[in-house]
Amino acid sequence: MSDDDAGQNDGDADLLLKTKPKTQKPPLYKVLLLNDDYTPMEFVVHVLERFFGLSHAQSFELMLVVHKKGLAVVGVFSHEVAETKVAQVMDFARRHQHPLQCTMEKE
Ligand code: TYC
Repeated sequence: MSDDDAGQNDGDADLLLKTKPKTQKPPLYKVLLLNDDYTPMEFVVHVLERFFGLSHAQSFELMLVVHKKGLAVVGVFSHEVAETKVAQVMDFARRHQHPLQCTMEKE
């Protein structure tokens, strides 16, 4: 490679390194399920299957994590999808008169 070529390539490398991406990744939101003393375990398992697309076995395992630890992340979504999941879970729990709580927070 000639000295001229080397100089040209250095210029390209600088350009690539200094170019900032113009698009930003949209923020993601964790959806959390909270433990309580009254919501039946089977109801929580059903919620996880129905609204989070988990298998029965995955749902049972995750329900036990919430039951033992107090809360767990049950999914990570865009702001709009996370809001919808929280609203669906809270509405379903309220309609069945269970105190189950579901919230979201920025990842
Ligand atoms: N702690 C509840 C019980 O013993 C079960 C439960 C699990 C409730 C997870 C809420 O998010 C929850 N019946």
